[in-house]
Amino acid sequence: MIIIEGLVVKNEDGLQEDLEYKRLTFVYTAALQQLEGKINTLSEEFKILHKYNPIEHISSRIKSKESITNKLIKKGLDFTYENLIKTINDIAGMRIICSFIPDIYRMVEMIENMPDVTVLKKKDYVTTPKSSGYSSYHLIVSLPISLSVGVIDVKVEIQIRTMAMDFWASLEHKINYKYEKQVPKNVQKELKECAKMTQKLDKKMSNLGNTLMQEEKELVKEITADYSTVYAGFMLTENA
Ligand code: 0O2
Repeated sequence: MIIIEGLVVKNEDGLQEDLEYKRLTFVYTAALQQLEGKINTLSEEFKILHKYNPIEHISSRIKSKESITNKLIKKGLDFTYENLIKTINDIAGMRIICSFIPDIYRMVEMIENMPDVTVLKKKDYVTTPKSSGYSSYHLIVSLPISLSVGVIDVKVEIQIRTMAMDFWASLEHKINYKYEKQVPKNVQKELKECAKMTQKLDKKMSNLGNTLMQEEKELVKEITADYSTVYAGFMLTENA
């Protein structure tokens, strides 16, 4: 056994459950809860005031200890909290599933405009899918979390994708797991073909959703320009 930074105890299996690990998961859970609150507020607003809700559903998770350990090993780094916090961006992860491709970009814009959310990194695998066929929009954001000891900035990875992209990614992940990441060439080829099919399906569905999205754009223009609506009332209060 090796003692790191006088706090963490490590053995061959990785980090052992201890007070510091509890603190670590606690702050990432807090960050996820705050972000979930913000996305749920948007989703509720869409349900009440808009033509349709671009958010199909959201989910979140804290990366398992085993996964965190493996990622550190892959990066050739020691088990220190400093390494862990600085280099692993997806300890807290959120997935937002949207209806149509344009909704993904709308979500990105809305998140970028959140005053207490800082976007640190963006990866657009929607416009340029990965060689595996994987498609999704990734954001690394940070949120200030107020604790008794002060305010800390905590990173969260957000993956935004359509239902078709999610369907593909989740099955591909299962297949990868089954073959322990040694997926035979023919299976890889078929997975790429399936990815192309999901891209085609997403494009077709987005075309079908165009009317809905156009109506939505008009509505947004109307409600933000009309001073008799609740939105304008709040804006006026802010500017007064
Ligand atoms: P898990 O178990 O889903 O968490 P970074 O250091 O963050 O810049 P990284 O980690 O390579 O670099 O980031 P990238 O490429 O943005 O991918 C991170 C996550 O995207 C992965 O996390 C997966 O969730 C997902 N992902 C990326 N490529 C693929 C793919 O080909 N297929 C599937 N199904 N998912 C993918 P983890 O930690 O690998 O896995």
